[in-house]
Amino acid sequence: MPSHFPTLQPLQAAAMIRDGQQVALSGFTAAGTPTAVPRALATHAKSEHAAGRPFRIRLLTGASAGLADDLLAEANAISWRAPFQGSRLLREQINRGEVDFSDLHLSHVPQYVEFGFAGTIDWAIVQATDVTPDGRVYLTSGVGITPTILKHARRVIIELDAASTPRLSEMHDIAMLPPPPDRAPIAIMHPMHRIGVPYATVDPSRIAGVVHTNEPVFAPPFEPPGENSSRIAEHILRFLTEEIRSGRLPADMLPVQAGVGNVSNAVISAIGASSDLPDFTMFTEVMQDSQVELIESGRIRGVSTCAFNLSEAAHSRLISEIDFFAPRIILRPQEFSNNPGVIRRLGVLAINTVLEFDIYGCANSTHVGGTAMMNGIGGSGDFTRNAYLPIFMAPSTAKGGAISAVVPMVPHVDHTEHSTQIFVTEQGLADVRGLGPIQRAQRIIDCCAHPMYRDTLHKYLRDAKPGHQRHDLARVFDMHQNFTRTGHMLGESRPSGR
Ligand code: 0RQ
Repeated sequence: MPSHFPTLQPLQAAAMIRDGQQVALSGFTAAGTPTAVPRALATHAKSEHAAGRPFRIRLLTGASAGLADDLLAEANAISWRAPFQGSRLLREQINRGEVDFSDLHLSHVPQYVEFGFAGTIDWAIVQATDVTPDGRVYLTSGVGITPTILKHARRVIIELDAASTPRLSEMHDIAMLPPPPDRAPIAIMHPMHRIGVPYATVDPSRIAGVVHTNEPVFAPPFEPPGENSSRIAEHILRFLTEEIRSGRLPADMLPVQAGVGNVSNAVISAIGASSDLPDFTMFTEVMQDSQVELIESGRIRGVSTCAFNLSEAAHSRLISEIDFFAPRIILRPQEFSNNPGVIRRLGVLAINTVLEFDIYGCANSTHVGGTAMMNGIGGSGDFTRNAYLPIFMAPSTAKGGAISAVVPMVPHVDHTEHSTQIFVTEQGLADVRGLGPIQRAQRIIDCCAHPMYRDTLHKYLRDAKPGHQRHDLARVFDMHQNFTRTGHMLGESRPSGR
């Protein structure tokens, strides 16, 4: 497509970026993230390193950045990263202390940029389907922080992606918040309310050029639900059905948010398949395959999201029937898709996955063993803290049973006991609303812990120092230390054969 702005080859664009500069990318997960310039930037970094020159950038995005994180990490080109990542290699660099990582609530990131909390944005690299001479930028399948970086970056490179249909703009609802204290209430009274326009804007004089790409990006196909996911989904279904029956949830339910991954996909499929639950809406941050099917069948009435995370098959389905899907999907910036005030107003049911939770209800989403960063808190804090009903799920064990998801105390806290209410594993569901700490602990152990770990957890609770919460600070991390020492949280008393 001819453009008003100079056309750049990816390597020309990459060569404009200097060592030490801060680069912000459009997108949210792989969706909407530029491809060619980050790839060229990795190549450029490698050739700078080969010539004996330093080259590392600060990298800021909406959430994770798909292939861009992998390629730039592989080129040792990242010095600082925020706010979320999902790359194995980058994770290793973060955990070796080679890359600084700032783990942020995703709804906070636009404000961080707006007020310079993270410093100057030297470059924004933005994937779009079109940019007009007066600076309207039509985005692709992930919005993230794009409107904000387009406003604040000193220079902008636009990747015009021919693989993304311009009709995606029919789903975009782009807005920005004015600075505090003059923020009016956000007029999203229903997940499908629109408050903005279908494009972001940029001062055209800051566009350094456009790069043409044609690179479809899809999520890997989702796996059919495993036994654990199916059982977790069954417990959640039973719980929601009972909540409606008892009047604690409205008969037409409340908007649902679900995290990313196979378990979340399975849970949404199961809610959709249940004849006991009504048709529903979603107010979420990432839309997955199950939601495409359920919009099509009429079970989901509409989805407000920040991005897609769709397999090729689901994506093709959506695009081939875009007349049907476009009015039923809204793609928003993360300041709105994850907005705490709107989540609280709408009464969202937040369903997310954690690594582990403790007997009193604190949850760890991010730090394996308390020290090693996994991905980041993502949107789980935005949603959990403000949800009508926050639901956390996890398989009751990891690593073939050697790790229990239920522990006496989590070694890193992302969500405190004040924010959490419902925990689910394949073993069962613990509803801890209205319970004091000791009852909470008993319920979490009995309903969620794997039977192999229940005696150990009950014994800890019995033997711990009495108080409002019972704890034994000398022994509270015995299970984690057993794992480090012996490879199993039960240590020498592990069941034989494990
Ligand atoms: O490792 O594959 O090497 O065996 O952690 O665990 O069970 O496959 O679960 O992929 O759903 O990820 C919390 C990380 C779960 C994710 C987390 C090991 C386990 C496996 C992955 P292996 P599973 P998932 C929306 C909301 C925070 C952000 C969020 C996450 C690997 O859901 O990042 O919620 N959440 N965002 O074996 C040591 C434990 C473990 C453990 C599991 N207790 N100790 N290792 N594992 N439990 C999305 C966005 O915000 C964009």
